[in-house]
Amino acid sequence: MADTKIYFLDGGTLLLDGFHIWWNQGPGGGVRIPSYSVLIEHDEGRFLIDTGFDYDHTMKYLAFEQPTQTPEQTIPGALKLLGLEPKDVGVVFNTHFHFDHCGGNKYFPHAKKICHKDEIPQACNPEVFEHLGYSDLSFSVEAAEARGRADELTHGQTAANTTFETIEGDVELAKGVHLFFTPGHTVGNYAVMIERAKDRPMMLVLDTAYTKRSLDTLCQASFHLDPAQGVRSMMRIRDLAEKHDAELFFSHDIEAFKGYKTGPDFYS
Ligand code: 5PN
Ligand code: ZN
Ligand code: ZN
Repeated sequence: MADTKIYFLDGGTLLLDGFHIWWNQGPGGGVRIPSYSVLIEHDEGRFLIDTGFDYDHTMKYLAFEQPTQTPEQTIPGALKLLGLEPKDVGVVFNTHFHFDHCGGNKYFPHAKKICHKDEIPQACNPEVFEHLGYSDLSFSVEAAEARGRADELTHGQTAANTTFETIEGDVELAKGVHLFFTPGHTVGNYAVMIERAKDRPMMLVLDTAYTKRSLDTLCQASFHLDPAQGVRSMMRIRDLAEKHDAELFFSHDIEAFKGYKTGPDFYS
Protein backbone atom coordinates (compact mmCIF):
# COMPACT_ATOMS: atom_id res chain seq x y z
CA MET A 1 0.00 0.00 0.00
CA ALA A 2 1.60 3.26 -1.14
CA ASP A 3 0.63 6.50 0.57
CA THR A 4 -1.80 8.64 -1.41
CA LYS A 5 -0.11 11.69 -2.98
CA ILE A 6 -2.00 14.89 -3.75
CA TYR A 7 -0.71 17.39 -6.32
CA PHE A 8 -2.15 20.86 -6.97
CA LEU A 9 -1.90 21.65 -10.70
CA ASP A 10 -1.61 25.44 -10.97
CA GLY A 11 -3.84 26.54 -13.86
CA GLY A 12 -3.22 30.30 -13.93
CA THR A 13 -5.35 33.21 -12.78
CA LEU A 14 -8.54 35.11 -13.57
CA LEU A 15 -9.66 38.61 -12.57
CA LEU A 16 -12.98 39.05 -10.76
CA ASP A 17 -14.65 41.97 -9.05
CA GLY A 18 -14.74 41.62 -5.25
CA PHE A 19 -18.54 41.74 -5.31
CA HIS A 20 -18.54 38.62 -7.49
CA ILE A 21 -16.22 36.75 -5.11
CA TRP A 22 -18.02 37.96 -1.95
CA TRP A 23 -21.65 38.40 -2.96
CA ASN A 24 -23.35 41.39 -1.30
CA GLN A 25 -20.28 41.92 0.86
CA GLY A 26 -17.39 43.01 -1.33
CA PRO A 27 -15.42 45.26 -1.25
CA GLY A 28 -15.53 45.84 -4.98
CA GLY A 29 -12.51 46.21 -7.21
CA GLY A 30 -10.44 43.79 -9.23
CA VAL A 31 -9.10 40.70 -7.43
CA ARG A 32 -6.88 38.05 -9.06
CA ILE A 33 -8.01 34.52 -8.27
CA PRO A 34 -6.14 31.27 -8.84
CA SER A 35 -7.59 28.35 -10.78
CA TYR A 36 -6.27 24.85 -10.21
CA SER A 37 -6.92 21.15 -10.58
CA VAL A 38 -5.96 18.39 -8.15
CA LEU A 39 -4.26 15.13 -9.09
CA ILE A 40 -4.62 12.24 -6.63
CA GLU A 41 -2.12 9.41 -6.97
CA HIS A 42 -3.83 6.52 -5.24
CA ASP A 43 -3.42 2.76 -5.03
CA GLU A 44 -6.58 2.50 -7.13
CA GLY A 45 -5.21 4.78 -9.90
CA ARG A 46 -4.67 8.42 -10.85
CA PHE A 47 -7.70 10.62 -10.28
CA LEU A 48 -7.97 14.21 -11.54
CA ILE A 49 -10.36 16.58 -9.79
CA ASP A 50 -11.44 19.29 -12.29
CA THR A 51 -9.40 20.50 -15.27
CA GLY A 52 -9.11 24.30 -14.97
CA PHE A 53 -9.94 26.90 -17.64
CA ASP A 54 -9.00 26.98 -21.29
CA TYR A 55 -7.17 30.21 -22.15
CA ASP A 56 -8.58 30.61 -25.68
CA HIS A 57 -12.13 29.91 -24.53
CA THR A 58 -11.79 32.46 -21.73
CA MET A 59 -10.43 35.11 -24.10
CA LYS A 60 -13.34 34.46 -26.48
CA TYR A 61 -16.19 34.51 -23.93
CA LEU A 62 -14.84 36.14 -20.75
CA ALA A 63 -11.98 38.39 -21.86
CA PHE A 64 -12.96 40.82 -19.07
CA GLU A 65 -11.49 38.27 -16.64
CA GLN A 66 -8.05 38.91 -18.19
CA PRO A 67 -6.83 35.31 -17.91
CA THR A 68 -3.14 34.56 -17.34
CA GLN A 69 -1.86 31.06 -18.13
CA THR A 70 1.70 30.08 -18.98
CA PRO A 71 2.44 26.87 -20.93
CA GLU A 72 3.25 25.19 -17.58
CA GLN A 73 -0.22 26.17 -16.35
CA THR A 74 -2.10 24.32 -19.09
CA ILE A 75 -3.22 20.80 -18.20
CA PRO A 76 -0.58 19.09 -20.38
CA GLY A 77 2.07 21.54 -19.12
CA ALA A 78 1.19 21.07 -15.44
CA LEU A 79 1.19 17.27 -15.79
CA LYS A 80 4.55 17.45 -17.58
CA LEU A 81 6.04 19.11 -14.47
CA LEU A 82 5.25 15.78 -12.74
CA GLY A 83 6.63 13.69 -15.61
CA LEU A 84 3.09 12.75 -16.65
CA GLU A 85 0.86 13.05 -19.70
CA PRO A 86 -2.94 13.20 -19.88
CA LYS A 87 -3.06 9.53 -20.89
CA ASP A 88 -1.57 8.64 -17.48
CA VAL A 89 -4.79 9.83 -15.76
CA GLY A 90 -7.43 7.12 -15.45
CA VAL A 91 -10.38 9.00 -13.96
CA VAL A 92 -11.53 12.63 -14.28
CA PHE A 93 -14.07 13.87 -11.75
CA ASN A 94 -15.68 17.26 -12.42
CA THR A 95 -17.02 18.97 -9.28
CA HIS A 96 -19.29 21.00 -11.64
CA PHE A 97 -19.12 22.32 -15.19
CA HIS A 98 -18.29 26.00 -14.80
CA PHE A 99 -15.75 26.92 -17.49
CA ASP A 100 -12.91 27.23 -14.97
CA HIS A 101 -13.34 23.59 -13.87
CA CYS A 102 -13.75 21.72 -17.18
CA GLY A 103 -11.58 23.57 -19.73
CA GLY A 104 -9.02 20.78 -19.91
CA ASN A 105 -11.46 17.85 -20.15
CA LYS A 106 -10.74 17.72 -23.88
CA TYR A 107 -7.31 16.22 -23.11
CA PHE A 108 -8.86 13.10 -21.56
CA PRO A 109 -10.83 11.22 -24.24
CA HIS A 110 -9.51 7.92 -22.86
CA ALA A 111 -10.36 8.54 -19.18
CA LYS A 112 -13.37 7.44 -17.21
CA LYS A 113 -15.32 10.63 -16.51
CA ILE A 114 -17.62 11.19 -13.55
CA CYS A 115 -20.03 13.99 -12.56
CA HIS A 116 -23.31 14.53 -10.72
CA LYS A 117 -26.37 13.31 -12.64
CA ASP A 118 -27.92 16.80 -12.91
CA GLU A 119 -24.85 18.76 -14.09
CA ILE A 120 -24.93 17.86 -17.79
CA PRO A 121 -28.69 18.49 -18.15
CA GLN A 122 -28.08 21.88 -16.48
CA ALA A 123 -25.16 22.69 -18.81
CA CYS A 124 -27.43 21.77 -21.75
CA ASN A 125 -30.21 24.04 -20.52
CA PRO A 126 -28.87 26.50 -17.92
CA GLU A 127 -30.79 29.27 -16.19
CA VAL A 128 -30.30 32.52 -18.14
CA PHE A 129 -27.94 33.84 -15.45
CA GLU A 130 -25.82 30.68 -15.68
CA HIS A 131 -24.97 30.95 -19.39
CA LEU A 132 -21.55 32.51 -18.85
CA GLY A 133 -20.56 30.06 -16.12
CA TYR A 134 -21.54 27.11 -18.32
CA SER A 135 -19.88 28.63 -21.38
CA ASP A 136 -17.17 26.04 -22.11
CA LEU A 137 -19.03 23.06 -23.57
CA SER A 138 -15.98 21.27 -24.96
CA PHE A 139 -16.29 18.65 -22.21
CA SER A 140 -19.40 17.10 -23.78
CA VAL A 141 -20.68 16.55 -27.30
CA GLU A 142 -24.16 16.28 -25.80
CA ALA A 143 -23.91 19.70 -24.13
CA ALA A 144 -22.25 21.39 -27.12
CA GLU A 145 -24.96 20.09 -29.47
CA ALA A 146 -27.76 21.07 -27.08
CA ARG A 147 -26.43 24.66 -27.02
CA GLY A 148 -25.80 24.80 -30.82
CA ARG A 149 -22.03 25.02 -30.30
CA ALA A 150 -20.76 21.73 -31.76
CA ASP A 151 -18.41 23.79 -33.97
CA GLU A 152 -16.29 24.45 -30.84
CA LEU A 153 -15.39 20.76 -30.51
CA THR A 154 -11.89 20.77 -32.00
CA HIS A 155 -10.10 17.96 -30.15
CA GLY A 156 -11.77 14.92 -31.67
CA GLN A 157 -14.53 14.76 -29.08
CA THR A 158 -17.24 12.22 -29.80
CA ALA A 159 -20.37 11.17 -27.97
CA ALA A 160 -18.50 8.03 -26.88
CA ASN A 161 -15.36 9.71 -25.55
CA THR A 162 -17.29 12.44 -23.68
CA THR A 163 -19.69 10.11 -21.91
CA PHE A 164 -19.94 10.50 -18.14
CA GLU A 165 -20.72 8.05 -15.41
CA THR A 166 -23.12 9.92 -13.13
CA ILE A 167 -23.43 9.94 -9.36
CA GLU A 168 -25.72 11.48 -6.78
CA GLY A 169 -25.31 12.26 -3.10
CA ASP A 170 -22.10 11.53 -1.22
CA VAL A 171 -19.80 8.99 -2.86
CA GLU A 172 -16.41 7.46 -1.98
CA LEU A 173 -14.52 7.86 -5.26
CA ALA A 174 -11.66 5.65 -4.06
CA LYS A 175 -10.74 4.44 -0.59
CA GLY A 176 -10.45 7.57 1.57
CA VAL A 177 -11.43 9.97 -1.25
CA HIS A 178 -14.83 11.34 -0.30
CA LEU A 179 -17.09 13.37 -2.58
CA PHE A 180 -19.47 15.50 -0.53
CA PHE A 181 -22.54 16.75 -2.39
CA THR A 182 -22.73 20.51 -1.78
CA PRO A 183 -25.36 21.98 -4.14
CA GLY A 184 -26.22 25.66 -4.36
CA HIS A 185 -23.25 27.04 -6.26
CA THR A 186 -24.51 24.72 -9.01
CA VAL A 187 -27.16 22.01 -9.10
CA GLY A 188 -24.64 19.17 -8.76
CA ASN A 189 -21.66 20.76 -7.04
CA TYR A 190 -19.21 18.77 -4.89
CA ALA A 191 -16.47 19.26 -2.32
CA VAL A 192 -13.78 16.58 -1.91
CA MET A 193 -12.11 15.25 1.24
CA ILE A 194 -8.96 13.14 0.95
CA GLU A 195 -7.66 11.03 3.83
CA ARG A 196 -3.90 10.86 4.30
CA ALA A 197 -1.79 8.10 5.86
CA LYS A 198 0.07 10.23 8.39
CA ASP A 199 -1.62 13.62 8.36
CA ARG A 200 -5.01 15.28 8.78
CA PRO A 201 -7.50 14.80 5.93
CA MET A 202 -7.52 17.51 3.27
CA MET A 203 -10.88 19.19 2.67
CA LEU A 204 -10.99 20.66 -0.84
CA VAL A 205 -13.87 23.06 -0.39
CA LEU A 206 -13.75 23.88 -4.12
CA ASP A 207 -16.47 26.26 -5.28
CA THR A 208 -18.66 25.60 -2.23
CA ALA A 209 -16.68 28.57 -0.79
CA TYR A 210 -14.22 30.52 -2.94
CA THR A 211 -12.04 31.81 -0.08
CA LYS A 212 -11.37 31.36 3.64
CA ARG A 213 -13.38 34.49 4.38
CA SER A 214 -16.23 33.10 2.27
CA LEU A 215 -16.49 30.04 4.51
CA ASP A 216 -15.88 31.95 7.75
CA THR A 217 -18.69 34.43 6.99
CA LEU A 218 -20.92 32.08 4.93
CA CYS A 219 -20.52 34.50 2.02
CA GLN A 220 -20.76 32.74 -1.31
CA ALA A 221 -19.84 33.89 -4.79
CA SER A 222 -22.41 35.79 -6.81
CA PHE A 223 -22.31 32.93 -9.32
CA HIS A 224 -24.83 30.49 -7.89
CA LEU A 225 -28.02 28.64 -8.67
CA ASP A 226 -29.59 28.63 -5.19
CA PRO A 227 -27.93 30.84 -2.56
CA ALA A 228 -29.93 29.50 0.41
CA GLN A 229 -28.90 25.97 -0.50
CA GLY A 230 -25.35 27.27 -0.95
CA VAL A 231 -25.28 28.54 2.65
CA ARG A 232 -26.49 25.16 3.92
CA SER A 233 -23.74 23.46 1.92
CA MET A 234 -21.10 25.78 3.41
CA MET A 235 -22.39 24.98 6.91
CA ARG A 236 -22.22 21.28 6.09
CA ILE A 237 -18.59 21.58 4.97
CA ARG A 238 -17.70 23.45 8.16
CA ASP A 239 -19.31 20.66 10.23
CA LEU A 240 -17.58 17.91 8.25
CA ALA A 241 -14.20 19.64 8.46
CA GLU A 242 -14.60 19.95 12.23
CA LYS A 243 -15.78 16.36 12.64
CA HIS A 244 -12.83 14.98 10.67
CA ASP A 245 -10.30 17.59 11.87
CA ALA A 246 -9.62 18.33 8.19
CA GLU A 247 -7.25 20.94 6.78
CA LEU A 248 -9.19 23.35 4.57
CA PHE A 249 -8.18 24.26 1.00
CA PHE A 250 -10.09 26.89 -0.95
CA SER A 251 -10.72 27.06 -4.70
CA HIS A 252 -10.17 30.71 -5.55
CA ASP A 253 -8.26 32.28 -2.62
CA ILE A 254 -5.03 33.83 -3.93
CA GLU A 255 -3.55 34.46 -0.47
CA ALA A 256 -4.19 30.88 0.64
CA PHE A 257 -3.02 29.49 -2.70
CA LYS A 258 0.37 31.15 -2.32
CA GLY A 259 0.97 28.78 0.61
CA TYR A 260 -0.12 25.61 -1.22
CA LYS A 261 2.37 23.10 -2.59
CA THR A 262 2.26 23.12 -6.40
CA GLY A 263 4.14 21.52 -9.29
CA PRO A 264 6.15 18.44 -8.30
CA ASP A 265 5.78 19.31 -4.59
CA PHE A 266 2.97 17.18 -3.15
CA TYR A 267 0.89 16.44 -0.06
CA SER A 268 0.84 12.96 1.42
C1 5PN B 1 -14.40 32.71 -12.55
C2 5PN B 1 -15.84 32.76 -12.95
N1 5PN B 1 -16.26 33.78 -13.68
C3 5PN B 1 -17.55 33.84 -14.10
C4 5PN B 1 -18.42 32.86 -13.72
C5 5PN B 1 -19.80 32.71 -13.99
O1 5PN B 1 -20.52 33.43 -14.67
O2 5PN B 1 -20.23 31.58 -13.40
C6 5PN B 1 -19.13 30.94 -12.72
C7 5PN B 1 -18.01 31.83 -12.97
C8 5PN B 1 -16.69 31.76 -12.57
O3 5PN B 1 -16.27 30.73 -11.81
ZN1 ZN C 1 -18.01 27.38 -10.10
ZN1 ZN D 1 -14.54 28.10 -9.93
